[in-house]
Amino acid sequence: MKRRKFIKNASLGGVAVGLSATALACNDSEATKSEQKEDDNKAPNWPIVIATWNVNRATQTTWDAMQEGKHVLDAVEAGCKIEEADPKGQSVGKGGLPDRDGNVTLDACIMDNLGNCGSVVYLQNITHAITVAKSVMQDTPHVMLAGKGAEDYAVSIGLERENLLTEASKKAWQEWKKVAKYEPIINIENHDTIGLLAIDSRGTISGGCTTSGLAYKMGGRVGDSPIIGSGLFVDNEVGAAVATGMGEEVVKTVGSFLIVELMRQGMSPQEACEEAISRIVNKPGKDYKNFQVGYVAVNKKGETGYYAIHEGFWATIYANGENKNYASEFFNKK
Ligand code: SD4
Repeated sequence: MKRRKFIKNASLGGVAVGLSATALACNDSEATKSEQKEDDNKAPNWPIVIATWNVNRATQTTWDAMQEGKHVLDAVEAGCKIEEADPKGQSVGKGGLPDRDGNVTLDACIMDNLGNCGSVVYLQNITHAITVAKSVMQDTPHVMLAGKGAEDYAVSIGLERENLLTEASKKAWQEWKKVAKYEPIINIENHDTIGLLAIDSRGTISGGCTTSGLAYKMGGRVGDSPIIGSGLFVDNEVGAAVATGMGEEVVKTVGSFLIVELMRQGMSPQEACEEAISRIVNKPGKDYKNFQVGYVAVNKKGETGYYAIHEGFWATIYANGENKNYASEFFNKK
């Protein structure tokens, strides 16, 4: 047991009789300091990959790409592409559920260790939105391309136009049209919208985020996922964070930037994710019962955190050679 915990538990259990409150407080802060030192001296947990939801193939691909010596940014792209290409995933890339007019529109962004970033919004007919975002970042003077311009740009760099609306997603949309009620349902949208963060063996951090957005959204709607600072933020000195769920709420609180800044001020990734969720749910009059938001984060040491408003959120972490899913803690205990 760590010393600080032991002293706390001992004092609670009455074992520490004879120690004054000041002595306890003093011991406590001394212990905190030495624990901190221990933590600081611990070797960082690199490489590591963390992603939203259960996306083991994506985290595996990113891990393998880093092992092969690819730049962490390319490894992140490779992981995101796995989910984009899977027609069974209905919240990202090919097979994504369409907007209410039947159009599949994609949002994505990517960010590297130098603070460079690229993004595409309202992209149609192109499966690999993350690749377009990366090229916007690396090969253009811009940060964000939208709609037709983004699609034409994608074609100009060699990507093919494809129909992204699969039979399954078309069917689901036609069913939805019978009622045509816009009501996002928590965790049921076959979640694999992917936010993925990675640190390579030298401590270089990159992240990506790609999605088809909320099912049956209004035509033209853009969420948090392509918005740097909201859906994703990377700071190579501090760590990175990425979001999933109701993008409007993430944008209103600039969630991913907030988490990274909280980590900069000393919070652990877990504490920072919890604080970012509390900024959403504690807004006066906020009816968070009907929407989900989940965050995952990693700090420079390779420590991770994940937290959501509701039960049902998962994180996938590839660390120490193991690729595992973790059920997230959540705010709404009902
Ligand atoms: C959005 N945040 O467009 C995305 C959707 C999402 O899991 O992450 N779904 O608001």
